[in-house]
Amino acid sequence: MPGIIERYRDRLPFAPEDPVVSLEEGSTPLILAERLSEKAGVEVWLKIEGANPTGSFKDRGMTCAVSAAVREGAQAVICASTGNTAASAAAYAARAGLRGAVIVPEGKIATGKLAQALMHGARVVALRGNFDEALKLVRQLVERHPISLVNSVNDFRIEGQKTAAFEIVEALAGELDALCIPVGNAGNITSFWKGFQELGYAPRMCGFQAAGAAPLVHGKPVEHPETVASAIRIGNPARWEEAMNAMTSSGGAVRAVTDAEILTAYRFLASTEGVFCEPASAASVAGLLTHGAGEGVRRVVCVLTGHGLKDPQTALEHAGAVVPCDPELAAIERAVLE
Ligand code: AN7
Repeated sequence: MPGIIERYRDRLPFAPEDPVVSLEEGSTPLILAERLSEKAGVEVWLKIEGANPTGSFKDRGMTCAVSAAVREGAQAVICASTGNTAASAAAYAARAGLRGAVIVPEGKIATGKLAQALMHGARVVALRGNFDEALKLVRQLVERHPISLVNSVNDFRIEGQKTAAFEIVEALAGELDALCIPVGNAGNITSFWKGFQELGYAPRMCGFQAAGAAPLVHGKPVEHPETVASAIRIGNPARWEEAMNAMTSSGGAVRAVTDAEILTAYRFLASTEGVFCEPASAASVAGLLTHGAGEGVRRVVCVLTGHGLKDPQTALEHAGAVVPCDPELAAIERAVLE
């Protein structure tokens, strides 16, 4: 499949002659989750955004943000990130031949994401502070220097990410009642809502935040956000108003899920559906299982925003142990069968 700019050019702000920086993102699987459906009491489909080239939904937005940066003649891109935006920005910058800088909260991003950003050759800056402080600083930095900001405050990110909604509508012929999605900086829920609306659909938008990082649920910023789901460890979302508008005008809601609920959903998806997502992504399923998706809902899509391999450490801490074995038949029989 071509990337999302080529696939949806008529609905995106790119002309045929514009430069396109793509890794053939998008066209991700949408799969029926039978065990989860049984447990949730509604038909549940999983949109596997971890199947994007760098392992998260950010690639849909990044192909647009970086293509636009090239069109504008930018030499460098920058972002603040809890990890996935950094990995994606670094990859697309490398592909475009641009310099990339990513500002991440020191010690608080998953190992896989750090490895990606470094491998793609970005300047990785570990800020002694959290994501919200990092975003504030990069917004000031780009006012003083000719560097393109590729966080989701950049409208091209929203344009690209709305294509996930297009794919869902196409795959289900528009037949869905609700969308469950994790909310961090609130760019993705804003994007999905825009995408659905452009096609004339209005599924109930159910946003889920980690309990220790739930500013939208509390109605005020959280100064020291904390959660095992490091991707959504965000206390003051940039797209606050738009996200709240998406949820209220669709009859949805924003709710909190605890780390324990997130980890239970995370293990359930991996062990019973064969789908390994990262902890932040499992917040969508944890939210559905804890709070439901509302009255009269028959079919739900849960967005699994990032791949489980992004965060091997959390996986190993919460999975079973390996079984040691001597190199002998009797020992291996015991190890395998007992
Ligand atoms: C796996 O990478 O904010 O509500 O800097 O990585 O659009 O922020 C990541 C966010 C959900 C929340 N799931 O999306 C970043 C960053 C995963 C994520 C979210 C993120 P937004």
